[in-house]
Amino acid sequence: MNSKADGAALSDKDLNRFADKLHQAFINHTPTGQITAERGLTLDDAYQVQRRLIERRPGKLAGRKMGLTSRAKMDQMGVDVPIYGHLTEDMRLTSGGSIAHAKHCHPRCEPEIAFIMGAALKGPTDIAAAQAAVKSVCVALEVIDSRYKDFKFTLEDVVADNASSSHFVLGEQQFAPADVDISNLGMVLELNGQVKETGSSAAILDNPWRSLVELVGLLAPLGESLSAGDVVLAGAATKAVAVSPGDVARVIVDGLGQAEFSVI
Ligand code: OOG
Ligand code: MG
Repeated sequence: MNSKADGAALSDKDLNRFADKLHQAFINHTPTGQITAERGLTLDDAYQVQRRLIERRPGKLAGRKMGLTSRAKMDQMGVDVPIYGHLTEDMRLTSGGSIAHAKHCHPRCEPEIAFIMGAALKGPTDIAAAQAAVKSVCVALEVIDSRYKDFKFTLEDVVADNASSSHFVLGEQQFAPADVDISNLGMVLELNGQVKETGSSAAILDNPWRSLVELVGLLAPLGESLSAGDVVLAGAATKAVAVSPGDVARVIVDGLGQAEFSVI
């Protein structure tokens, strides 16, 4: 992938126009048409739109998320390239907290594993260096909410839309990397006490640590890296599940505990 920061082919005006279009869809909770239906854009353009979209959001940067890192997610969305998005503080939800369905387009949730950085991390790197830079590992739930109609998009569209990011919930139990082997843990996604999806953390690029390594590799050509305190979501291990008002969603990961949120 060519991810030069200045590799965008679209004009400044168009990049801003598409960021505005996605921001309006977010503010009004009203899905919009795909950018690629209007005009072609490169992956570089798409990441440029994503950065401009984040500048329009309230809340300072909380970290990054990886997406489409498992076969289950790639098959569900029809896109088979891992991507990343930005997490901001206004997306953070305490475990047990709630989201308002009416303030979303068509929210879904997915079971994840998160890393909290203890030190800076710059790509290219390897798993050992990534583990040394992480302070703690925990379970996570991600709420995704595509700003596109019918939750349908191309690779470039979903990158521009900040990888469908909406909210993230971290488990309260935090583990030092040396104390847990997260390479193959059973993961369950429940809705109202009923099992909806089951999987393994191994579904996330064979090992969630690879997702963190991949992320900093993608950020490096842009001169970006992770800082101490940043949260990183490794990507969903299973398909995402739609949530409705009244639902309680819970993720349970073997040995790591659980996290949940409700929908009002
Ligand atoms: C894109 C975001 C994917 C994941 O964990 O795979 C993602 C989407 O499915 O809308 O967050
Ligand atoms: Mg996700």
